[in-house]
Amino acid sequence: TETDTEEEGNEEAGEKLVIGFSQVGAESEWRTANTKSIQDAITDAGHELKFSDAQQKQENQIKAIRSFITQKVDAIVFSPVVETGFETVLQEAKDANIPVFLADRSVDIEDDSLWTTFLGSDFVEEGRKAGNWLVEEMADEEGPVNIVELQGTVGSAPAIDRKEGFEEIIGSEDKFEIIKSQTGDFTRAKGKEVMEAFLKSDGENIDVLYSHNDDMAIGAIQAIEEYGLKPGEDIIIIGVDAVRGAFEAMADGKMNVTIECNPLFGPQLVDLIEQHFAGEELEKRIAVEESMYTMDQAEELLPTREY
Ligand code: GYE
Repeated sequence: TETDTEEEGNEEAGEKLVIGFSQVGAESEWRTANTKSIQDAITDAGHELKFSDAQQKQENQIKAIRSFITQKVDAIVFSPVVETGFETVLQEAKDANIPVFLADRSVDIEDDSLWTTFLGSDFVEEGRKAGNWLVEEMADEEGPVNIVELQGTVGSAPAIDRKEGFEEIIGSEDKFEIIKSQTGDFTRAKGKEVMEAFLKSDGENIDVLYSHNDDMAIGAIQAIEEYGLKPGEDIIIIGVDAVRGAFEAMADGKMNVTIECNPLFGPQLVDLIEQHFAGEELEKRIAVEESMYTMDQAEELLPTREY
């Protein structure tokens, strides 16, 4: 009968998987878009999702992964808040024969048999793009160029790598100096608070803000305005992520550039999970494609931005 044929068709389309997803938190616009992209992709493909928000705390992620193992999920999607300290729990998943897909952030662990693949952006390259933009922007300046840096979450891959890539580039010219560098935990509120402290101690001396994400930059922009300076003019503002809020700030002339970090890789991730269960061998490292956008492009591109 027709029904039989349809059922067969469904079986051929692949098995329904139970997927546990341990997400970092809800600290930024980027994260909200990423969570939705992954959740939608999993459920749209007909799989069952078990979701856990770690609120930026490693111990919550370790608990979530243990609970996924106890519930015998088929696969675990894991976005590690920090790079280190997950060996034991990842070994437990491996012992239980549950494949782990690292999404967005990676770990700093030698034994790469503890995960199946890592799908995410190249954060060092993002830092380099930020550095290269600044070097060009300041080509005619004699210097010194005083930079303050808002770092992401301490110990997280994007904070470590975006700092490294940026320093690698600006380090080639003596006129650049990072005069202050502190974490703002990737949130607007913390970005504003730390920028207030930077302004209090260094005020008019600050030429550039390099922020590891747009949300902290947006918080900092508020602090700069309240201090009585013009963000985007008196202080050059560099962000990362390319979220809608950054395009709005750029369209208002308050932010100069944002380096894209694309969070909408849910469908690509689900493809990889399905490929794995179809018996395919996956590369250990798979990259997400991205670009960079400046103030003069903001108004035109704003309506096309999906996050
Ligand atoms: O840039 C930031 C978020 O891990 C790439 O985390 C992600 C970063 C993103 O909080 O906004």
